[in-house]
Amino acid sequence: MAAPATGACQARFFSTMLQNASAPSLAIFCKVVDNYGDIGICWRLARQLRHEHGVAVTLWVDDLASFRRICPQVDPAAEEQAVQDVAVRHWRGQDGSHAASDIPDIVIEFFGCELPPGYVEAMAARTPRPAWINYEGLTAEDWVEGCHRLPSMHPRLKLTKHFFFPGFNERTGGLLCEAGLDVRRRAFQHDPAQAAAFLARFGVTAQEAAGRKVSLFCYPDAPVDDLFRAWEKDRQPTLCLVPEGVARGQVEAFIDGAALAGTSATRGQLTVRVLPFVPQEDYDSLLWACDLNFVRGEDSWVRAQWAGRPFIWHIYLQDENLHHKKLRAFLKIYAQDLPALDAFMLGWNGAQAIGDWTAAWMALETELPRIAARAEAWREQVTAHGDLATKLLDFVRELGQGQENRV
Ligand code: TRH
Repeated sequence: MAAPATGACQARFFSTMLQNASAPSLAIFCKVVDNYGDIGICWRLARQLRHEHGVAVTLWVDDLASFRRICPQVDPAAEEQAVQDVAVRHWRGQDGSHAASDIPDIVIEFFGCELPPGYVEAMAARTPRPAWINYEGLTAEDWVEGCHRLPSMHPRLKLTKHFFFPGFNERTGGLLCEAGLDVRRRAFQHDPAQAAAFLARFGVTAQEAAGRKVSLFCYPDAPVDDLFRAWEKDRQPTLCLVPEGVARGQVEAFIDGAALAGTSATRGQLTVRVLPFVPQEDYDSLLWACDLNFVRGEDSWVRAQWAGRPFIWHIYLQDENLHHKKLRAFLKIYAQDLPALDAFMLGWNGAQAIGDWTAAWMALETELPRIAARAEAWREQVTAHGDLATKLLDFVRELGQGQENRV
């Protein structure tokens, strides 16, 4: 994008860019620390900014193989490629220099992943300078509200980075939620044929689909064996759908064989069926099709909230049990009047002992209708504050206006 000269004129250019016709350009830098959540969130954000807001997005990712797992169109060998109209570039490390003309209007650093020094130099050399956003992790803790949108000056260069925190209320950046998502979700859930057709793709029989359906996505330390035993002895049948690679040890012990996609086994009232790891768009359908979802990390946790169905969250492990603090902060705002859910989630995450998993499951099962009502009400409550992509662009627009006021 061509940039005008200097001073007030630059700032005016920056603020009008977002208000008017010309779509801004934006880069997201994503370092895959672990698993699929880092790229899962960045990819979701990239697509929404491109498709709903017309932003020209470049997504820099250091691990294309992980990206391919959630988006099979990705070529893991390509240095540059266009995927669903998003420019994807293989981020090969911190070395190298960049030209100011390569820098877009907005630069997003995901989870403080540290931009290449040469890129930051080019950002400082660009006229006007880009908006620099540090996209932070989701937590329900109160301190986030005080840190959301805070600036941090570069120690040497004339650049300011701003912190942007996702969150559950209007004092935060909100959550990623695509336009029209809930209309699609409702249409799917109101038409049992859609769920049946979706599940049939993975070999789920009509008889299996008639009982309770549960999706299971968790970290290896979840007490899956205990839960399987409780479901085996339950009064009603449960179909547990597990993506390949998840809870591998426990699933293989249950199936008594390799946990490959397509395999299944039944013991007592429980059938465990292994699914392929589906593309990200299909994962929503899986959550919508199930009566109860076990999710983990950040992105699947948020998607479970949009599914309007009861969910159990397995939080990403952090040092010094920091994750238990985060879990409790969420339960405080989500499960205050739902004691069985509160106890079950604490137990699932090892934050509280559960002596008898069958009793814990039975208590949860009894509470499920109230949890389902909560899930729907929560979705309404959180989405009323607006979606993250819109809030992010609004914030960048405000930054542009602030810049204009200062010159
Ligand atoms: O995979 P996760 O555990 O990811 C992360 C990372 O570990 C990250 O480092 C950490 O910061 C974060 O958790 C908190 O869980 P998450 O966040 O739920 O991401 C999973 C992604 O994979 C999500 O976008 C949904 C997607 N997915 C599919 O596309 N297909 C599937 O079959 C499944 C099960 C998930």
